[in-house]
Amino acid sequence: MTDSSAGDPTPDPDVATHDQPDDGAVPRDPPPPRYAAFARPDEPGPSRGVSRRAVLLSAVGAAGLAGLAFAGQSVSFLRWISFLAPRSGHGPQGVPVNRTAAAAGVVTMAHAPDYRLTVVAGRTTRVLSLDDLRRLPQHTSELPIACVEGWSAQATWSGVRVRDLVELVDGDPDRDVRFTSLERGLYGVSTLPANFARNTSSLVALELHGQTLTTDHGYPCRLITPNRPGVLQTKWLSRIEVL
Ligand SMILES: Nc1nc2c(c(=O)[nH]1)N[C@H]1C(S)=C(S)[C@@H](COP(=O)(O)O)O[C@H]1N2
Ligand SMILES: [Mo]
Repeated sequence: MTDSSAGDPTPDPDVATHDQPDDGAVPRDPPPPRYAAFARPDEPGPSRGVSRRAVLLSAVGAAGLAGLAFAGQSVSFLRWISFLAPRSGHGPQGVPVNRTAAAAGVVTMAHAPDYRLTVVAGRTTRVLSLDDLRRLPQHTSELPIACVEGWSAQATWSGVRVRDLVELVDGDPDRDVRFTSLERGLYGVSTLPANFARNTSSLVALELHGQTLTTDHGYPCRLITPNRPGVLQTKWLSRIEVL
């Protein structure tokens, strides 16, 4: 592979891509650097122009920092080890939590009696309460959450199929679907390519391991789909739009 730093829009092969063009209609703030590569997988941009040399240099830098940490005893040996260890298994319902509901500022909205999930395709809108969601056909998927921070946890999720919700509003199954959280800001939105939206395993999950989702795992409902990085498994959903 050749160096792609000079404005070459060739997608980075390390980043998941798909064949649906993005109309780019929704301007958004750039995501934080740690998740930048996942935010707009289908669009070349400044974050895509990272050369292999830059990656190599930052790896060398990180290795240097690690060496310094040891040499200077600036972190204790045990803390250093636990920093490197996968966090799998900790957190409510046996699944780690990346960002708590309190940190995201959504606790009150998530538990509000007037909570609704809005599902939109063109001019058709359905506004669903949590009970409405529970009355729709429920399905179960065994799917991992895989966070780029270095942990992965297998889990059993139950809820409503994404494709059933698309059908509920007469949405075109060949369109991408945008998921918006009660949480405003950087992690509060993700776009699911049409082929993932059609996948029967893709759920708007209401339950984890047979229990109502905890607030930290995305109550009242969250997206869970196969083969997507954790950062795109949006929690605390408020709106679903067939694009
Ligand atoms: N709204 C929202 N959804 C989110 C996040 C977030 O910060 N806000 N974090 C994401 C990341 S980075 C991961 S790895 C998963 C973790 O899900 P969990 O906390 O239920 O394990 O949620 C994703 N969904
Ligand atoms: Mo993550």
